[in-house]
This record gives sequence, structure tokens and C-alpha cells, in this order.
Amino acid sequence: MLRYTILTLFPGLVRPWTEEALIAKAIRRGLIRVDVRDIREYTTDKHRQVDDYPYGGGAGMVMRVDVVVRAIEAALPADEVILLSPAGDPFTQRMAEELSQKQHLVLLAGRYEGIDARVEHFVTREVSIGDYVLMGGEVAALAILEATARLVPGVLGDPESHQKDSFSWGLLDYPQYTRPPEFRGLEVPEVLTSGHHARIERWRRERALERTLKRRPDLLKRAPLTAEDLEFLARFDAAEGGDYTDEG
Ligand code: JCQ
Repeated sequence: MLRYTILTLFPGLVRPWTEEALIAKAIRRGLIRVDVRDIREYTTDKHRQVDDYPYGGGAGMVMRVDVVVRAIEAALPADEVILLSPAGDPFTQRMAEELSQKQHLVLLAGRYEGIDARVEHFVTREVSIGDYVLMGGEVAALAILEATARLVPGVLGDPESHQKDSFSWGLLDYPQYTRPPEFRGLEVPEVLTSGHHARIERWRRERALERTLKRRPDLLKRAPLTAEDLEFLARFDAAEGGDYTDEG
């Protein structure tokens, strides 16, 4: 069972996420466990003060290292103590796969202008979910919970579904369609209703390659591509005027 401890000043924001849909189901089935802890519970002063003015001056407040470290230490032992921050290592599918193999992850969600830098001695890594600034680490902690929990065996119904995930095969997903077969003049590609499985697989692979070339050519550098894929991409790029070759 993969266990998570989420440390936050806003447990009321985080808990509802654990009470619905696949996360709630995974918890009920004993596949994961999620403990949400209020960092304020680890204050010792009368005013329950979690933040203070920054040394050296400047705008905003900084979370106190003593309070945060008490919260971390109360959650130990853990395999990882992860601080969510825009300054962290980029979170990737590869990192999600690695973290999903652990037993206990502590996710530390900061607020204000950040946490006293000395917290670095009490975390095992600092992780960013992207190049933007949130108002606190809660949404980033939930992104890590979502991305890792779905990799725990049994959480998703079909174990094949994450093998076929876009980032597992290194390409963006092919487009999906369902009923109705025609909506406001927009039709489902004929090949998908043909019942011809080899043609469908080939069409999907080509659409995934085309989408990845157009939208995320950087991903093609690391994707495992067959000789047939490379041939398709070369033909497609030439047909489009060769505009993707230098980006990818
Ligand atoms: C995470 N990408 C953005 C914001 C400071 C710990 O210090 C801070 C934490 C946050 C919250 O996290 C993010 C984030 N990945 O904004 C500022």
C-alpha cells in the first residue's frame, strides 16, 4: 500500500479531493492511504503562528522552519519528503513512476512567499509541477497524488490503460471518438468504424505522431520510434513544407 502524508495549512482544501472519484475508491479498497495534516497543529505558541517577517526585509511572510520541521518529523518515517515549489526539479511521468514504487511519501505544501530556506535540510527533494507560481503548494501536491496513485496496481480498472498512456509510449495520445457518429456535420473518421484492426492501429499511431510533431516536437527526440514511424514523419513533414524539422 502506498501511503501519502500531505502537510498543509489548508486541510479543508485538500481533503475533499480524497473523498471522491478514483482516489476515494483506491482508499476504500486499501490500495493507498492519504493522511492530511494541518501544519498549524505543530505550533507551540499561544497565537499558533506559522509565518513571520523575512529577515532582511521585503514584502510578504515566510513560513517558520521550526513549525514545518515539527510537522515533517511527526510524519516520519518516510521514503521521500517532497517540497512543492516552482524552484524544484520538474515533475515528469518518469518521476511519477519512480515515486509510485515507494511506501510513504510526505508532500509539503507551502504558502506565503515560501518556507525558511533551512527546510532544505529536512526534505529529500524539491519538485515543481510547472513554470508558473501558485498561491500555495496544495494543487501541486494533489497533482503528484493523482499522477502516482493511478500507477498503483489496481487503482485503474484496466492495467493496459497506463501502458498506452501518452507519456508512457513517449507520444501524445491519438484522438478518441464515441457516439454519436455524426454531430453537427462532424463525422467520426471512417477507419474507426471499419472494424479493420490493423488499419485502426496504424491510423492511431500516425495521428499520435502527427499531433506530437505539430504540438510537442521536443517529445519526439526521446520517443521510441520505429523505422516505419520515422518514414511517416519524414513524409508528413515534407508534405507540410518541412516546418517541423528544425524544432524537433
Ligand atoms: C509548484 N510549480 C509551481 C509557491 C513558494 C515553497 O515555496 C513556495 C511554494 C509555492 C507553491 O508551489 C508552486 C509551484 N510547482 O507555486 C511559492
